Parts: sequence; C-alpha cells; structure tokens
Amino acid sequence: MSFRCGTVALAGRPNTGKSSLLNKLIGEKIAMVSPKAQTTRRTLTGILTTKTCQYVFVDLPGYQTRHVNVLNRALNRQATDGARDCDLVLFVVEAPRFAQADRDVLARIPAEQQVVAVVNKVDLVKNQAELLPFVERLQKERAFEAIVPVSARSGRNLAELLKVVEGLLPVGPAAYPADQLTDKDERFFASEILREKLFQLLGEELPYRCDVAIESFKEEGRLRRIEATIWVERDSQKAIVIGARGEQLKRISSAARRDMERLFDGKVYLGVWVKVKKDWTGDARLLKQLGYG
Ligand SMILES: Nc1nc2c(ncn2[C@@H]2O[C@H](COP(=O)(O)OP(=O)(O)OP(=O)(O)O)[C@@H](O)[C@H]2O)c(=O)[nH]1
Ligand SMILES: [Mg+2]
Repeated sequence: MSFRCGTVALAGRPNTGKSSLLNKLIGEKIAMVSPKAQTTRRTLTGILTTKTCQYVFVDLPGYQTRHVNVLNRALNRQATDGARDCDLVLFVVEAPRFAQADRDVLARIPAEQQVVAVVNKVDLVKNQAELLPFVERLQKERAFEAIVPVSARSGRNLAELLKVVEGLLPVGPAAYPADQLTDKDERFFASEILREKLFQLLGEELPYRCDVAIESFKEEGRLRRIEATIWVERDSQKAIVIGARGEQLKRISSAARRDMERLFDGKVYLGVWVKVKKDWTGDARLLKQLGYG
C-alpha cells in the first residue's frame, strides 16, 4: 500500500469546534479553545502520522463577521487563503445548525477544491433522528466528497473521519518527521496559552481588545523564563485586566503558567505586563509586528 501525505484545512464560521477537532485528531492540546467565537487568530499546523498516512491539519481562524477592523480583515485573509492552499478542506459546521454565516464560508472555498463536510458536536443532539434531515439539507449546499458527523468532545466517529480523509490525500512521502507534532515553536504556544486565558477569564468583549506578545523566552536548564506583554486599547481595559490588587492578572498568569508547564513538561517563570496601545486592532503596522500577515 502506498503512503499518503497532505494538508487538510479546518474551515468554518467561528465557534464550530475547529480547534477542538484539531486537538482531538492529533491527540494533544496545542490549539486554543474557548466558548467565545473568534478564538483562533493565528493559523496553526497539527501533524498526525500513522503507518499509512501523514495528515497535516491546518487550524484556521473562523471567518469573521463581527468587529470589522484591520485585524478582522487580516484574519479573514488567513481563513480564505488557508482554505485555498491545501489538498483538502474540512468544512466544519455545528449540528444541527446551518446559517448564513456557514454559507458565507462555504462560498469562499474555490469550486475546484475537495471539501468534506464535518458535522461536529453531535453529542449535543439529543434526538439523533434530527441528523438525517440535516445531512440531507447539507447535501444540497455543495457536492461534498463526504459528510461525516463527529464529536470533538467525545471522539465519536473521528476514526471514520481519518479514514475518509486519508482516501482523499495524494500519494507521496511524509513532509515532516513522524514524531513532529506542529510547525510552531514554544514561543508561539506561550503566547497562545496566555491569550487563551484572556478568552476564558475575561468578559464578553474585552478578549477582542487584547493581544499578547512574548518579549523574551529563555531556557535556563529545565526552567523557561518567559516575559510577556498583554496589549489593550485603553487605560480602563488595563485596569480590568489587572483587577483589584492585581488579582485578575494573577489568576490569568497562574492559569497560563500551569498550562505552559504541562505542554513544555518543565518549570516556567512567567512575567506579564499589561500595556496600552491605542486602537491596536486598527493599526496595520502594529498588527504586522504582532504577526498578523
Ligand atoms: N458539546 C461539544 N462542544 C464542543 C465540541 N467541539 C467543540 N466544542 C466547544 O465549542 C466551543 C468552541 O470550540 P473551538 O474549538 O474554540 O471552536 P473554533 O471553531 O476553533 O472557534 P474559532 O477559533 O473561534 O473559530 C468550545 O467551548 C468547545 O469546548 C463537541 O464536539 N461537542
Ligand atoms: Mg479555533
């Protein structure tokens, strides 16, 4: 049997569970997840290698419809480019919902691209009989290679999904060493873990006004010494992130440090500063510096 290898982009509207799926498929939590829409801001690769196939999954930002600013446009560009420059797109929807936002994402995937529809969160569907009419409706939206209902939470049907994907990838040698998990380095994950805590621990709007930059990352034996900045847009936001007697910031950085220690498998010293950069989400130059192409 010949080996297959290819890139598989996870595309969809925000919050359908693309990052959760990537984590579950590769068996390691590397992509940030939160109950809030538009958590993913930077494209991330998760690699799974089996005896017969290397899957290079690419987690894309959910296609944005809220907060129209320079940042959103940069994210949408990443989402659109990512769905074009790959061997296969997994178009992730949330069972049993199909709304205009889903249709908008689908419309941006080039007609010649192979697409598999992944119906995620089936664990939330109490009456499984609802799934069949939903799948039939999906079939009318596009000629999908396949439609696969799954749950990133329970793992249901993910083995089946991998089988379907493998059959659609080109024959060819592995692009990465078999034990490589991602294309990103620890510095990237340090920044993403801290940003995830902002999404998990701050209110509804503030996470969209924050970003994280790693100022320095040093390895001293088994210790990683990491200095990070949380950028906000206004003084009032800075006060909320820090909280009374600095307690909110302490909660955020302790949670981030614990996750970093787990992922890096070693001790972490994490220093975090909160700084104001007026209107950073609208500042194209700063966005470039922060790594949004
Ligand atoms: N019940 C259930 N919840 C899920 C499942 N998959 C993801 N979720 C939840 O859905 C929410 C969004 O998950 P994410 O993985 O961050 O979604 P995403 O599509 O990457 O979101 P963006 O990055 O914002 O586009 C989180 O609260 C997840 O825990 C699933 O299979 N079942
Ligand atoms: Mg995501």
